[in-house]
Amino acid sequence: MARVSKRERSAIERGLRVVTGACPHDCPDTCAWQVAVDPDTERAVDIWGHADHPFTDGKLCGKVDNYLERSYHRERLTSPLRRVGAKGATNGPRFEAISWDQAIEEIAARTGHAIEQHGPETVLQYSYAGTMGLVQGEGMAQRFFNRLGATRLGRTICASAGMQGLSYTLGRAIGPDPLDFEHAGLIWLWGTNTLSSNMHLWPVIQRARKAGAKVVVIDPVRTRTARAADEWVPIRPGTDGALALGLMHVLIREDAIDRDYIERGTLGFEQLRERASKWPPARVEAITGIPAARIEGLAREYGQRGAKPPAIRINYGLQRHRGGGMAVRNIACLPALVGAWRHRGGGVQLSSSGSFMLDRRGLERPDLLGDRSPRTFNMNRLGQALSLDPEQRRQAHLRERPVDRPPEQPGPPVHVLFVYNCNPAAVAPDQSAVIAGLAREDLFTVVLEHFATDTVDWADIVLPATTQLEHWDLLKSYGHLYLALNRPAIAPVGQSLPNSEIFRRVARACGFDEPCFHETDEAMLEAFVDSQADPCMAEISWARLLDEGFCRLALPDPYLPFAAGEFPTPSGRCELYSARMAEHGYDPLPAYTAPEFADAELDDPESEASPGLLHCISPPAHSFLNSTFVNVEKFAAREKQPLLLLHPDDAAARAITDGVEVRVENERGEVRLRARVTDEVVRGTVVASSIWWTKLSPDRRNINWLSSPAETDMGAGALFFDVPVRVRAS
Ligand SMILES: Nc1nc2c(c(=O)[nH]1)N[C@H]1C(S)=C(S)[C@@H](COP(=O)(O)OP(=O)(O)OC[C@H]3O[C@@H](n4cnc5c(=O)[nH]c(N)nc54)[C@H](O)[C@@H]3O)O[C@H]1N2
Ligand SMILES: Nc1nc2c(c(=O)[nH]1)N[C@H]1C(S)=C(S)[C@@H](COP(=O)(O)OP(=O)(O)OC[C@H]3O[C@@H](n4cnc5c(=O)[nH]c(N)nc54)[C@H](O)[C@@H]3O)O[C@H]1N2
Ligand code: SF4
Ligand SMILES: [Mo]
Repeated sequence: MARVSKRERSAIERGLRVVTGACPHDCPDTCAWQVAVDPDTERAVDIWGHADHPFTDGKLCGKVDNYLERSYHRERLTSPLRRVGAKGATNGPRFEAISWDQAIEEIAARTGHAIEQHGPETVLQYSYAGTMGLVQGEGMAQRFFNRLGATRLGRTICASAGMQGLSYTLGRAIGPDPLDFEHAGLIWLWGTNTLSSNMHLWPVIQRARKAGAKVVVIDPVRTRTARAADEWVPIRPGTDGALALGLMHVLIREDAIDRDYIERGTLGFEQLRERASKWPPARVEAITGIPAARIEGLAREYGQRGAKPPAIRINYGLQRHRGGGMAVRNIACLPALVGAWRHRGGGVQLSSSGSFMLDRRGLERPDLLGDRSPRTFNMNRLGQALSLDPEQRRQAHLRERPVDRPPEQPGPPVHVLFVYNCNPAAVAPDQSAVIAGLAREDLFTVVLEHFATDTVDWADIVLPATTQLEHWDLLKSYGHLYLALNRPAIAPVGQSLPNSEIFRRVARACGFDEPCFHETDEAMLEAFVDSQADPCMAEISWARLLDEGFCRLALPDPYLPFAAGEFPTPSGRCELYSARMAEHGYDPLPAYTAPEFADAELDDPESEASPGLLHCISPPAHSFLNSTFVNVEKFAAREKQPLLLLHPDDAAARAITDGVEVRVENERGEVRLRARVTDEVVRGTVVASSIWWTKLSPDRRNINWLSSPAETDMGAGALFFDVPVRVRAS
């Protein structure tokens, strides 16, 4: 039974009802929270982090601390809407309120009609992690789309390159228990802005520091995390794979390696030694911009044999480049070389999602597809997926490079689009193509949302969805080992409904009468939890979640997943050499894949005549969560306006001064931003703040106007941080 925290007690003493829940956002921290509700008004009046959750530790981030403000925001969508004006119209009435019955009927009729003409693949689902909950995420939605036989979606927009690189090497996305970072003697925060995007790891890091650990940040930007760390190692974007090879070179050359662990726990060391010998620090310096002596220093610190191991936290920033999968793979080899996995806190952490061995088949019901196998579109190629040109649609198919499959049939044009938990008009690459697709008058678009986002502007029917205060859900984490239950604290605001209920109604209106379309959210969750057979869920029952709110996976504590040198790879070892990669057409050894930017720079015909290309990245903003919170005044005020950070030398070469408006352009077009000149970014790199709503940006465009729909080396991921641009004062 959970204890009663001070804050909870005080709320109860004030006559409030306290409800335990969990943050739904796409964030590794997956906080447990408590909400105080006034029983007289049934309004939520306070929210705070759960004191007993070891990772949340009683605190929410600055965004979600204001979650009530978002849920009760005056612009919250409260009624179903039907389009009356032109798609994307910027003035005049655009929508009229309609009843739920009208909305559902119209959706079922339009969907049915389109399927009669073009078959079920004419329906496209488009969603990501607006909520990470299992039921309001894909639970009921997948039942519907599977039953329908709709086009599937490759959900590649965030993490697929790194996850693939990691799994080739370690087998699954498993790392040390993040709470054990406390026991590390050296912490590298590599391509991660911890204080913004994983802030609950910071107190753990501070505990390690108090006990003597050193904290180093490897990042092209001197982020707030880099400022708070002991050292900042500026690196050129997209070159981390080369840095890892250089570190291996020095570790092996200086024999700062753990031969016993390598012998027992790795595969292919001799081939790796040969490969790494080709990567002396001078070569790595030329690529990364990090002086050779510093690379040697980093390797020596990493290889130092002390009582405490080195820990590496990487995040997804460094894999949004062409060589992103390989970069993650290379870094994932490092802990095995020095035997860091032997010790509590040692190893590398990208995501803990592979520790959650959850079977979602009962929840999402892939069996409803029967023997149908609909095409899968890559979500990063939405613009092409929505094209009427068959060749464009062919390119939109999910293709994992470099495996060459014969070109697939393009399949029918998309005539019905369901968007939920996602804001593609702002977040997807190749924005002009996305908008051109959404603007098609013969496309029927349904958007489930909390607010009138950029995507809503293009909808035919808008359906108001509940927020996490108003529905049930269950959350796994990708940054720690706890599962958390979310109970509704208040009734739905306005006429909003949970995504699950919306899909349930649409399914029934389409004539699907299977019992699974009648199951309640609670029943779905209970059946899901109680049917899990993996040992990680031992003793975690629905009853226990109801009682305690959150549970640690049934993993050993302390958790040292690879201490014995056993990995869930085909060979059972950490694969320095991967036969699977060779089979899939990759270099089986750690290699360096240069960013697209490097090629663009080499090919640049103008570089002699004018200041050359700059490498544009657009990492998460501190006060937004992707494009969520951008419309809430408090957060927009904190982020000020869409900015472009550039180095003083790059600014001077272009006669750009701080505060002026600049044009950022490439072959896809141009975006206007406000310049901020700062030496906190490496020379040659510019940083665009993300992810502003386009309608709150100059020219109604954000930085994704310039990002490419091309794929990363692995996992068909997005190249958000691999964008060559030209910048000039406007
Ligand atoms: N406040 C806030 N938190 C968030 C999000 C948000 O938008 N705002 N987004 C959430 C989401 S969806 C995700 S996926 C996660 C993680 O999302 P990530 O994109 O991994 O976010 P960060 O942890 O900020 O890491 C990005 C860092 O990597 C750096 N970087 C960019 N390119 C390179 C490179 O080539 N090499 C190296 N070494 N560094 C590079 C950037 O400068 C930045 O500091 O964060 C989640 N948390
Ligand atoms: N330039 C650039 N682009 C990027 C990135 C970047 O770093 N730079 N990051 C990329 C990454 S890592 C990611 S993960 C994607 C994220 O892209 P998205 O997944 O689109 O994330 P958000 O922008 O937060 O939009 C989520 C939307 O879901 C809605 N939502 C939340 N909960 C619910 C619910 O319960 N029901 C319904 N119906 N709606 C809900 C929110 O209101 C919000 O509008 O963006 C990618 N795009
Ligand atoms: S966004 Fe992340 S840090 Fe903030 S409350 Fe949610 S899970 Fe916690
Ligand atoms: Mo993400």
